[in-house]
Amino acid sequence: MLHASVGPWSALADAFKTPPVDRPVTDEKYATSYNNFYEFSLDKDEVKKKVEAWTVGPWKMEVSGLCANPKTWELPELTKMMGTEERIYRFRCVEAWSMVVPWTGFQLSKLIDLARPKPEAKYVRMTSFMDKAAMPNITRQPQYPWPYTEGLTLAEARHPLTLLATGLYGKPLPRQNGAPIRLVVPWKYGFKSIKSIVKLEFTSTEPKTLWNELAPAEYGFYANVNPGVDHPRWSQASERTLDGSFFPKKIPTLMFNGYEKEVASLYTGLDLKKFY
Ligand SMILES: Nc1nc2c(c(=O)[nH]1)N[C@H]1C(S)=C(S)[C@@H](COP(=O)(O)O)O[C@H]1N2
Ligand SMILES: [Mo]
Repeated sequence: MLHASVGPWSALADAFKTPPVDRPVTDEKYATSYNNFYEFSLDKDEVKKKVEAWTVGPWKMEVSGLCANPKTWELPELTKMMGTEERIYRFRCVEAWSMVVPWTGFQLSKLIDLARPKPEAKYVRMTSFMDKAAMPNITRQPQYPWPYTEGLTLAEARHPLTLLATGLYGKPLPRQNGAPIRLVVPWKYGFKSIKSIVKLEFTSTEPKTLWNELAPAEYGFYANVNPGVDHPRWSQASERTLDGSFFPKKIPTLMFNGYEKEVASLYTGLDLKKFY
């Protein structure tokens, strides 16, 4: 079992074969009570309460689009087939707060290998569960292009750091964190890490995504963590750690959220001073 008081952090990450993290694991109570899950509420402190009315039933995840082996998976069958492992990742929200959390899950690359994308597949598009009765904010925000969708290039989706998570702190994923299965892309802003996924499709063109469609000047498709490119309304040079204090510790934001060595080769040729 993972515990926030275990250290040193680099050795811990090493044990899980993940790149070293340079700071302590966030206390579980903060990671599970300060959540962005807009289908439920815009208020991060309220999401945990609102999800109480949502019963996560038997889960199916459709894998379809441009692939040789489309299939709708029952979640237990899928996780059994994939196997799971623990990963400790830094996580950085576009709103300039961050945490370090231990996920349980499997590499998205494994599922992609199984689906066998066709040569013309260049992207993956993912869609969140949507239930207006259980998710009160969907009706309240009719201007949002629901359901929540996100996307990655196929190369990003195949990167070994890209995870489909089914657990957090050694337990099944809490509803507020995107039960029962969500994406985790640690070098991108948190909004790319789509929760409660019901569909994954291979596409030939860049998929539309909720945030990019709603505010393209603020939320890019790539959305790689970059301290040198500010959000139009705030600086991205530093971040507040989720530590429960009224004046949270501020730390410098790292290029690609500290995963530059691992992912920079995905972006050769891109001008990293620009907004994408
Ligand atoms: N379906 C869905 N996925 C989502 C969101 C959301 O509102 N709906 N919010 C995103 C944002 S902005 C962040 S920062 C992370 C938050 O994940 P956490 O609550 O586990 O910290 O989830 C992302 N995935
Ligand atoms: Mo976020």
